[in-house]
Amino acid sequence: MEQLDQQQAETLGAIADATTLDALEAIRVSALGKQGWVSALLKTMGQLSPEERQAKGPQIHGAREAVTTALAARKAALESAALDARLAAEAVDLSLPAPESPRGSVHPVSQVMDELAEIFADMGFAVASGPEIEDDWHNFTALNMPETHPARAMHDTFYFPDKDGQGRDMLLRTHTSPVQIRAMLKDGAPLRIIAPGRVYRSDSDATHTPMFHQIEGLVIDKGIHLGHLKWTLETFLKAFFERHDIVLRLRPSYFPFTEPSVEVDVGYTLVNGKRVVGGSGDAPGGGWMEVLGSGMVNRKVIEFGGLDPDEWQGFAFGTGVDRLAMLKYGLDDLRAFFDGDARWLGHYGFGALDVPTLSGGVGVKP
Ligand code: 2NL
Repeated sequence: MEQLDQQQAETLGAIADATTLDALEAIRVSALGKQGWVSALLKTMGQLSPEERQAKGPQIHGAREAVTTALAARKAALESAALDARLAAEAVDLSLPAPESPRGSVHPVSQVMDELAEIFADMGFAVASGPEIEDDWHNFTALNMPETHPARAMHDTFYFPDKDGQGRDMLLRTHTSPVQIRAMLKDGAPLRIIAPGRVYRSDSDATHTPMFHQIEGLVIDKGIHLGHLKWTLETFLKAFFERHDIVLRLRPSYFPFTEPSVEVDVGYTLVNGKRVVGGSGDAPGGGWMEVLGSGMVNRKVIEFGGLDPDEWQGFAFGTGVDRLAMLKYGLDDLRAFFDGDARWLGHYGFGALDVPTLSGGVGVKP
């Protein structure tokens, strides 16, 4: 039995010295495992006489008990030490500045489109959209643009090599007007819609990009006249530029899809050498700047839209979203809009949660 005392003492000593859970497991196997010395002693008990068993049994069971208890205690101690070490290593220093997380921004064109949708929604306009790949009937014919119209030339418009299922030429839409034609044919009258979106023209220089953004509006109802057009555009421009002193100048013009056609200028004045929208352009130091094209919808276009022009009249207008964004936010290089330069976007972009109608104002308040 001296041997048992010695083995028990050795095992308990090894348990106390174990510094890892793996080492502890090895000790457990060497003592309590199938081939372990405690298990070996337990197996010999069957061969002992009842007297011997009575004498040695308690000692052997006592050894198993002592080793088991010591193993459990050491395991708990090692695990708690490991947890303490992890907590110390992973501690968060709340006094440190938070790491910067990259944040995207809303492109000025998207911001302005949201502002326009907001302003026109207040006047009862819905937002309509349509395909950017169009056929030449919706893009040109239905808009009273004759076969000879220069915009139809390959030189100005991006055509696809193939025709569509109905034998029509396919192209990248050159304006958003086909959206309004589709709306008239689908929804009929009365109609109050704006159509913002990407349009394409074969044009590329400092002030023209092959892709740009347009917004058009269309109102079809009974008894619509130029007065409705003027009030709508004046109300829109005041809201968009956030000034009450916007003055409009309507100039006679020509578009195939409107008759009569009207170009709309806004007055500006020079403040510290900068153009600031507002006031009459005829005031000293002032001028007029074109912002919109518009007119009463040509009766042929109303017919192409499936409506009777003797029953329904309408007005329409169109303008460039990119240009509006440049005017309102003082951006001067159109090409930078589409470079995708993260520094430009970070500087001129808007926060995702900015309210679309800005209250910050533009330029100098009167
Ligand atoms: C401009 C001028 C304009 C329209 C667009 C239009 C659409 C239909 C019927 C009649 Cl479906 N007109 N759109 C009318 C006048 C002018 O745009 O300068 N755009 C950049």
